[in-house]
Amino acid sequence: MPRVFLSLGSNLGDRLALLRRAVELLAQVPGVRFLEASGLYETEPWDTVAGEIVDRARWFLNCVVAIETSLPPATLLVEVQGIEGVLGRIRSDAAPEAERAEPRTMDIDILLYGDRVISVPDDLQIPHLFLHERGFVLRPLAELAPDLEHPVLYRTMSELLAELKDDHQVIASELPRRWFLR
Ligand code: PH2
Ligand code: MG
Ligand code: MG
Repeated sequence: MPRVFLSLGSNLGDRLALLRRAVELLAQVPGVRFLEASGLYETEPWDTVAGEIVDRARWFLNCVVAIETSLPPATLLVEVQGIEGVLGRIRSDAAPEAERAEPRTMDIDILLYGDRVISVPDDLQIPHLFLHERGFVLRPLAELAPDLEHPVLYRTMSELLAELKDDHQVIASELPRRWFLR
């Protein structure tokens, strides 16, 4: 079964409780086996206006989760969108660009699906198009899988992290390392 990495983030509500619940729901999906989760990171929001100083109350709590799954990528996407829905994300199809920077209770993105490369514009892009540009994704991903090679860039996650130029702050959380599935 392919190993899949997901990025989870929340910047609204009880972020830790929401991330815990998201992992629980993921682990319960038929065809999904939970493997592990990274530690938690307090992260400055991306996609806000350049130079804008973002109140710490709007920061995200982010992590990366590794699963194995028998579900094909498109089915897995539907499942994670279902979990986002359960956890209260409001999807606005009308203005996807404007929506991006808005607070959300739960955002789950598929980062990597084994070594598959998938490109369905505006729908499913694997590897995630920005994973190598974002500290809030690369830090937790390199923590879980430092030697994993990016299937398009042919660099390991720890190499990509070492080369990363991202000024957004990513701070390892003081919350317990084993925060999930207790
Ligand atoms: N998700 C976004 C936009 N910006 N910034 C951080 N720090 N963390 C996120 O998870 C995040 C973001 C859209 O999915
Ligand atoms: Mg996202
Ligand atoms: Mg998303």
